[in-house]
Parts: sequence; structure tokens; C-alpha cells
Amino acid sequence: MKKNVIVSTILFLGLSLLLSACGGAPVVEKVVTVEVEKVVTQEVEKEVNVEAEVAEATEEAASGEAVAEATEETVAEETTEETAAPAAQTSGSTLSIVKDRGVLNCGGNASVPGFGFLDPDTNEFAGFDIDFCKAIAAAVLGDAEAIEVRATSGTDRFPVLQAGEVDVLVRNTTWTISRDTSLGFNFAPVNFYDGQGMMVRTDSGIKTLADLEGATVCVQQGTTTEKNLADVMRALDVSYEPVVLADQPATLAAYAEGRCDGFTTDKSGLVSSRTQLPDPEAHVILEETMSKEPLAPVVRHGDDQWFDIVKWVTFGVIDAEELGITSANVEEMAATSEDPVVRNLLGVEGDLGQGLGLDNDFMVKVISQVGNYGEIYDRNLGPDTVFNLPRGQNALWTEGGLMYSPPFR
Ligand SMILES: N[C@@H](CCC(=O)N[C@@H](CS)C(=O)NCC(=O)O)C(=O)O
Repeated sequence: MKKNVIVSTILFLGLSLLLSACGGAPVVEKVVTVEVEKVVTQEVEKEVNVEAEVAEATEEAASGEAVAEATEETVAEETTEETAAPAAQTSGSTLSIVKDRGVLNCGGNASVPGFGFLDPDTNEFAGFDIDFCKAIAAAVLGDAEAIEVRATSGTDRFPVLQAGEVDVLVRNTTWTISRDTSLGFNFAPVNFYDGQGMMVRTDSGIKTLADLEGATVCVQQGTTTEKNLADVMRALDVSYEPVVLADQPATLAAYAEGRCDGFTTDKSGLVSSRTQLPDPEAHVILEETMSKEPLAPVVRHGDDQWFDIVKWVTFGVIDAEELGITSANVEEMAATSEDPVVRNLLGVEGDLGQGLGLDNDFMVKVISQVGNYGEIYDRNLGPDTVFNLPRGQNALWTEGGLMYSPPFR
């Protein structure tokens, strides 16, 4: 399908607006940036007069109506998800851009404790996904702290990556074919295998999804969650009313206020969100898993070297766990190990780093500063954290899980 993309940016009263329209199809998507970090996507079932849309969207942005609509809207049939414009091909090497800048720009999450969270006390981002930003920064810049995290929502994460405002997106983002192709992205290996779940009040008597007949369900806009919910409930022949909200805080608040009987998102997100409720014990996550949600770091199409770097840093921390290399022993292993597999990973032998445009000991920098996959997992989600999330599918393949790295050879 031929696509024409028209992008208009208007500064109005300090608010910015971005509108993309794809011709050749009756359905176009309108992207309205109403605040720096909030984007609302609406499907419009008519051909769009771009100028009129810009004017209308500008008015909406100025009046704040777009946000109000997104946070309050109840959508019966349609779901919203991705923004339409495919990513521009990166001109020049992302690696040189990052090195010249001296900082990795990482698209992250500010609202999901354990995965990506902006700690209001320290004003620092922390979490499992943020540690992958740090791992990439350690590999490329030798400094895990050389990151600038840009908080993104379900809807603005893709435009932000497409526009080159971040070098990589590590934000509980599900690998799907449309994101991988039409949106113009490449997905690094899965760093967390997840699935969609449903949280309800413990005293509601709801034990299964089928018990949600006639119920209201809070769900976040711009996510796979929104579409899965519709598909799963249709398949179960359960009628329900979705309450679609703009971001995690709004979705959780609506559920907490009792506006919804259920709250659905990735199970990881539910485990995290549950800890933010005043009485976590009063809420239960149903056993059923509604979908596959393989979460992975994302880069733009068009820069294979950068894709390889993000890919092999992700594999590298998994391989390090399998080989028993930790932040505590990595220097010693590099100095003393005679195992050729260890020596290759740590760059003591060979020139695997050079093949990526990095130093051969790039994984020593990653492991010493951020740790292996198991350390990253335990630090953020393990038994010593409030989440105490069992490894499950995220265990190493040698332990019955799905975490598996191809050889560093
Ligand atoms: N994995 C799904 C859902 C990801 C998602 O956006 N989850 C929500 C609910 S936990 C979230 O992270 N919200 C954070 C925010 O809006 O600030 C996807 O890629 O679409």
C-alpha cells in the first residue's frame, strides 16, 4: 500500500503538535502532541483535510480537550494502537552520534516501578528496563550512568523513536510484526517474556475472565493490551465495557477509584501497579494469561550496526549469567579464566567487540557496571524486592526458561 506521510509541526502557546496522515486508505491516524510527553492517537474514519485537522488539533491542544478525551473516553468497538508513520532511516551511524554526544538517549517508562520508574525522591530513573539502557551505555560509552532517559507513554513511544529523539526504546514494549515492519523498527532479543493479565478486587468474587460479564475494564490506550482485550473477550463471548485511558497513572487511578471492575495490562505491569495501590492485598491478578507479550528493546530500521550492538548487549548479559560471570567476579574471570567461551565473551581473546565497532572488552564494562541478566532481574524484581517475581519463562534455558543467547564466537 502506498503511503504518503504529511507531518506538520506547529508551536502554539508553548504546545507542540504533530500530525501524520496516511493516504490511500479510508482510515487515517491523527497524532496530536498536547504536552511534550503526551500523545493522543485517534482513528478518524474519513479522508482528512490536513490543514483543517491541524487547526482543529491545535485548538484541542490549546484547550486541553484532547487529554481530557483520552483520559475519560470509553471506547466500545474500536481500539487505538500504533502511530502510522514508519521510522525515517537513520542517516549516519547512531554509534558515532551517541559517542559524539557522550550520552545515550533512551526511551523509557516513568510509571512502572520495577521496570521503568522515575523516583520522585531522587528524580532518578530506575528499573529492569532502565538497566538495559545502562548496559548499552556501558558497552558504547564505558559509563553506565551516561544515559538520558526520556519518559514515554504507550502512544508517544513510537513517534519519539521514529523522530530520532531517542537512540533506543527500552520500555516494556511488545514485539509484534506490525511494529517490526510497518512502523519501521527492529527488535532486539526479548529481555522479558510476559503475557497480559487481569487484576480485580479480591472481594469482587471474580475468579475468571468469564466472570467479567457486564463488567467495566480499565485499559491503556496505544498498547497491545487494548486490542487483546477486545479479541479475548469476543472469543469468550463475554460482553464488557472498556474504559480507555491515556497512561498508566490515569488507568490505575480510574481502577483505584472504582470506575472499573478490572484493570488489564501485561502481568508485569499488574504486579508493579498492584504495589502502587493503597491496599495491594485487596486486589488479585487472575490466573489466566490473555496473550503473549514478548518485551524487547527497540531501534529504528536503517542502522544494522546499532541494531547489532543493542542485540548483542542483550544477549551478552544472558550469556554472562549462563557462564556464571557476575559483576563481582568479571575482572577475575577475565584475568584468569581459561575457558575459550568466557574469554571470547569478555574480549580476552578474539575481536568480537571490534565487529560491533566497540572495544573488545565491551561486555566486561557491561557486566562490571550493571551485572548479568540474573543480577539485573534480582536487583529490580527478585526476592529482595517488593515484587518478588518468580523468573518463570525468564529463567535461563538451562533452568527450564526461555532465556538463551546464541554463541559469542
Ligand atoms: N507491552 C504492551 C503494553 C505496554 C504499556 O504501555 N503498558 C502500560 C501499562 S503498565 C505502561 O507501561 N504504561 C506506562 C505509562 O503510561 O506511563 C505494549 O507494548 O503495548
